[in-house]
Amino acid sequence: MVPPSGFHKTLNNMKKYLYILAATVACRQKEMPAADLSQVRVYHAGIGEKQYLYKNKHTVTIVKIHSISACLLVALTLVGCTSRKKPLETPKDQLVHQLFSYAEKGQIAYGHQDDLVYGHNWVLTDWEDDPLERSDVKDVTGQYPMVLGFDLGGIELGHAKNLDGVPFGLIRKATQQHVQRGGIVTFSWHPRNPLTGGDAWDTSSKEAVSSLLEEGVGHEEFMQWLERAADFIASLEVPVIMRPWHENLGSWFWWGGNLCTPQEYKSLFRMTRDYFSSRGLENILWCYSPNGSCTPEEYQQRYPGDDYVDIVGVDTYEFMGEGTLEEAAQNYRKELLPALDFLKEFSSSHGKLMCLSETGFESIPDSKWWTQTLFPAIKDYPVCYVLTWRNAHDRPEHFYAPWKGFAGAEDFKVFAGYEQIVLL
Ligand code: BMA
Repeated sequence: MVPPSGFHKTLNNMKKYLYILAATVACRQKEMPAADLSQVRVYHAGIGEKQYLYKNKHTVTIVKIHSISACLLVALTLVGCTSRKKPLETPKDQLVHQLFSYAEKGQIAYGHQDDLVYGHNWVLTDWEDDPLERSDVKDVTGQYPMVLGFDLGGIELGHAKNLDGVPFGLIRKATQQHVQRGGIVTFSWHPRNPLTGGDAWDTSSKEAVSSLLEEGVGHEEFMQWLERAADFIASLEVPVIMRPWHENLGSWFWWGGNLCTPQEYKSLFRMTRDYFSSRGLENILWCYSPNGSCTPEEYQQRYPGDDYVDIVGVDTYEFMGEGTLEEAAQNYRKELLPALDFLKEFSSSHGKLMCLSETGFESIPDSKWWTQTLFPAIKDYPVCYVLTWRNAHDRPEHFYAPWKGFAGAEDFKVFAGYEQIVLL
């Protein structure tokens, strides 16, 4: 990373000081005891506003302030004004609070894709009246994963089921149920290729992204895709994490590194968030999650900007190549650790949360993977959550979490039992 110049550093420090001062005033307005200023974390909450994680011995509270309010509050302090207006805590604030408090306490929430709707060798069919109590993770540990992932692929065409055959009605029901239980839900999206009509993995054209930007031939149709996705997210009526346009530094999706320019990629991400905001959908945290096999320069080159991203993450998998298990683990660490080092620095200097947005080792061939590879790799980083990919019901080898009867389940039980790992 290029270090900030002296001038920018001073400017940044002044800005941070201004916001911390404003946060302190806001804390006073909430009649909270004096904050340890070194513990106040500045968090960019969205366009023109920031949030502060206010922490003292007993409480962690979020204080949200708009840029203009920050200046006003400082001015008001200077003239000794003591207004008593209290900021509101929205459901999104509560979600930020929940995630930040994991990071602050050194905890990591565990997540699993599609967990409540199918698993290894089972799938929900009559789901309308089902209590949604089955889960491979729960079958093994007695607890649900804290984070539940779903995919929106197919929503763009108005399909009733997503690309893996899960009805969107069921996704809605499971999302609401999970949030009601105290869990967190995150959405990825593998939409079709808007130019060719192929799937998300159709990389036959380098024009797909440019075609859907403003002025592009497919712009109007793509806005309909966004509309359908936004309609669905709005219908959930709970705060969620949106993680679109992921793994964008590889070239296996039509929005990948060799398929569009950095500017086109950023426009796509910003257009997506701007559209959701224009629909009044503010109860969303946005996650930027490239594949971990990238340099810090590449990561930043396509970063949509602090106003567009709330959580930074990476997707990194372990693969069983031709070599031994130990070599596979070494390769995994070689990709993951530098990425986490970078994310730790980047998330802290940009006031963002960090996560391991996707990971896993297909079929879990290493019986100590959870305690000997995954946990040691992530335990010293402020990773607020880690999500392992799905357990397909119709592909026996395609699973990333243990299931009842799986020989390697014991090690996962130990991992899930660690104080640092949070399940629901
Ligand atoms: C991939 C695989 C596919 C699936 C896709 C989207 O990693 O699991 O089978 O369709 O994710 O969920």
